[in-house]
Amino acid sequence: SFPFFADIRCSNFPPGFTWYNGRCFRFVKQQKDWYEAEKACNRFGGHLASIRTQDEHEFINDLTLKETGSNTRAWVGGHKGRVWTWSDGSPFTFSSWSPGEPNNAGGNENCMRIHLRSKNDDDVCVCVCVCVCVRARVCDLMYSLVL
Ligand SMILES: [Ca+2]
Repeated sequence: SFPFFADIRCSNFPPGFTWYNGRCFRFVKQQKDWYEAEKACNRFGGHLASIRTQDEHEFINDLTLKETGSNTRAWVGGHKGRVWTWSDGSPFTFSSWSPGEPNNAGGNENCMRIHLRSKNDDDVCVCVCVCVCVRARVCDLMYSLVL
């Protein structure tokens, strides 16, 4: 394989993104509501992170824990209209909610936050917290350059 290229894939391009499983993830420490967090990710050329596999879920948890040093909550791209979707358009197959979640407490919990101490929760979208973005195209570009 290409160990040298594997080391540089997206890890430093663009700065602040970390490659995992074919995509690039970025922790954003500025606290925003879900909509502003999505806009912040858009400015990086991405979206709030979708979670496609359990491995990705654990990677995002680890990234958040590494960046914050605590069991904080962070926005990811899950958003509920008629049904749950990911803001980046990935198929929504996620089922790894915290026990008893999503509970739509108060009838207005339409956005997904990871919660490191448990799993994931639906929350009111106007809460402000850190977030994790994902950017796919950079990885696609890097793959095309590498392969
Ligand atoms: Ca909830």
